Amino acid sequence: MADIQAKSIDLASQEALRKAREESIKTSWDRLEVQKPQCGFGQLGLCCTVCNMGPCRIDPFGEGAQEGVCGANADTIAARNLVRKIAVGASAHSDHGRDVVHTLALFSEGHAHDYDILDLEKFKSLAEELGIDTNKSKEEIAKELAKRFFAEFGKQEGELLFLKRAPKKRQQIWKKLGISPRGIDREIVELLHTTTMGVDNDYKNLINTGLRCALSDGWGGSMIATDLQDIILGSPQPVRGKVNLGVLKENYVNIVVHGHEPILSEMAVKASQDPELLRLARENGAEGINLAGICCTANEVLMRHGIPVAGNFLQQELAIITGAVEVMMVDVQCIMPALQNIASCYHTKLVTTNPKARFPGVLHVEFQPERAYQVAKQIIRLGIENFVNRNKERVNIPKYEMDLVAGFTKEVIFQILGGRYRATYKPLNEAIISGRLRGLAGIVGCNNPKQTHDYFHTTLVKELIKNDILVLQTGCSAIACAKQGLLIPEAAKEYAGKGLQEICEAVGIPPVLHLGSCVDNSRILTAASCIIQEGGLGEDLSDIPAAGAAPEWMSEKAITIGFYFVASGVYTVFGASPFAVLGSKNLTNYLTKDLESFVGGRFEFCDDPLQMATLMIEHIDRKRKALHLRPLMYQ
Ligand code: BF8
Repeated sequence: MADIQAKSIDLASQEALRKAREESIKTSWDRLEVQKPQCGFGQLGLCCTVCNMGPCRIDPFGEGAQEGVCGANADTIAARNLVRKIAVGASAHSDHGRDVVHTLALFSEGHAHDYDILDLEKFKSLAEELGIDTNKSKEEIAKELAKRFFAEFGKQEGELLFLKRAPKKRQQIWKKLGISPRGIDREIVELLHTTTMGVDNDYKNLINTGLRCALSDGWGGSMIATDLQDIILGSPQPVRGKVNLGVLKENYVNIVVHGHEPILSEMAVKASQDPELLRLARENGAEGINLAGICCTANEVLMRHGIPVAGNFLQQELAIITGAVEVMMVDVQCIMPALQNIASCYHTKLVTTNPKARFPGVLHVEFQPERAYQVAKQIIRLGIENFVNRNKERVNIPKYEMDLVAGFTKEVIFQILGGRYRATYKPLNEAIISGRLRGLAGIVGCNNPKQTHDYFHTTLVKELIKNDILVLQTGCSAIACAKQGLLIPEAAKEYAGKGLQEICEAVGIPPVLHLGSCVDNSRILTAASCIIQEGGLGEDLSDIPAAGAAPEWMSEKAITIGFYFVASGVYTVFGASPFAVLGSKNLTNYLTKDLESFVGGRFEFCDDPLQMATLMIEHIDRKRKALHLRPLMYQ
C-alpha cells in the first residue's frame, strides 16, 4: 500500500483509494499510469496543432526539425500554446461572472424572485464607486449596475472599470505597456486571433497580449463575479466549518454540490433545509439531508454558510466511492468526465444543471435563475428518493474530518484588524513594517495526480507560516491546508513563527486565511491595493513584500490567474511541470527573468515545495530591503 501513500498525504483519500482498489474502480491516479510516459513534445510545449498542415513538432535536442511546416519555431509554438490557455482560463472565469450579472439583471426586472440584495452596504458602495445615483430603488440601482457590467464584456475601447482599484502607479505601468484591458470579450477574442496560423510570430508580443487578457479576468470577469456574488448572496464573514470526506453522514441523504457557480448551490443550501424535503427524507428512512461541497462551489457555500467541504479536486471521484452519495449535482468547470462511469458503479445519481456542461446519458435538470429554488428542490428530491437504493454494505466513509475557519474577504480583513468602527489595514501594514510579520503569500490552485495530493500545498504553507508569512488562500489549495488543520486559530501556536503567532493570538485568526473560490483571487488583488493605499509599503503592488504560488496546478484557469498575478507585479511560483514552455529557452527566460524589469512580477518554476518556500522568502526579503523596512523581530 506504499504506492497509495505516495498518491496522497490525506488519510481520508488514502482510505477511499484502498476501497477503490478493492472494488476495482479506476480513478485519475490509475488513468495517469496508463497515460505514462506522457508526450515529451507536449510537456515542453513543442507540439503544434494550430493548423492542418500539422501536427508539427520541434526536436528539443536540436537535431531534427526546428520549425513547423509554416516555419513557426519553438518560441512561437510554445508561446501560442501557452497564451491560448490564458484565453480559455479567462473565458471560464469571466463567463461565470457574466452569469452572475445576468442574475442581477433578472432580479432588477423582477424575474429572479429567489434572490435579493443581501449585502446592501456593498451594493451601495459599488454603485457609488461607479457614479450611479443611489437615491433610487434597489431594483433600479441593480438595473444600472447590470447594464454597466454587461458593457464590460463587450466594451471595445477605454479601460475596464475596476482597473481604477489598482494603485495609480500600477495603472500607469499597464498604460505604458499597452496592456490595460478594454473589454473582457474583446481581450479573449483578440488573444485567440493572434494565435491563429500566420498572425503573431513574436513570442514577446504574444505574451504581452496574454498579460492583457489575463488582467481582463483578474480585474474584470473574476472581480465582477466576486463583487456581485457578495451583493446577491451576502458577503462572507468568518465562519467555522468542517472539511474532508468524513463530513458525509452515514444515516443522512448526502447531496454533494460540485463546480463553481454559487448562484445554484446557494439555492441547494436553502432547499436542504426545506421542512417539506426534510420530512420526505425522514419518510424515506434517513435522519435528514446533509449537503456538502467539492471544489470551488464548496468554498462558496462554506464561506457564506459554513456548509461542510467534502474535498478538493482529486476527491471528487473519492466522494462517490464512499458509496454514501445520493446525488452529485454539478455545474461548470473542474468536473471530471470520469464521474459518469464512477457514479454508474454505485447508486449515486450524477445530475448536470448547466446547458454548457452536459454528459451523454446523464440526467440533466436545467438550472434557471427564474426558477432557482424550484430546480434546487427538484434535484434534492431526487437524492431523497435515491436514498433507498443505497447499498449499505458498500458504504465506507473515511472517519476523517477537520475543523476550519473561513470567510475572510478584503472587507473582513479591514474589520478584524482595525475593528468595525475604525476599519483599517494599518495594523497589518505596521506588522510588516515593524518586522513582526515578514510578508504575505497567496497560495492558490488545484491538485494534480502527477504530484502527491495536498503534499505541495501543505508543505509550502507550513514553511511560509513558520517564517512569519501570513498566507492567503483560495480554491483547492485552501481545502488542502484546511484538511491538515492549518485553517484554525490554534494552528498558529503549532506551526507559525513567533511574530505571526502574536498577530493571530491578538486578533483570533488562523495563520492561513481562506478567501474563497478561484474567482475570489480577485479579493487578493483588492486587499493588496488596500495595503498600498494604507501607506508605508511602497507605491505599487510590486513593492509589497509578497509572493504567490500555485504548487499543484492543473487547470488553464490557474495559468490565467498566474498571469494576472504577474501582470499585477507579483512574483509567482508554479509547480507541476510548468506551463509546457521549457522547450523554448527564449520564452522561458522571458517569463522567468525579463518580465520583471517592466511588469514588476515574474514567474518561477519549481517542483520542490521547500525550495519554493525558499524562493518566495528570498523574494519577500528583497522587497523588505528595497523598502528599507526594519529587521525581522524574531527570525
Ligand atoms: O477554480 S483550484 S481544481 S476547483 S481550477 Fe478547479 Fe483548480 Fe480546484 Fe476551482 Ni480553481
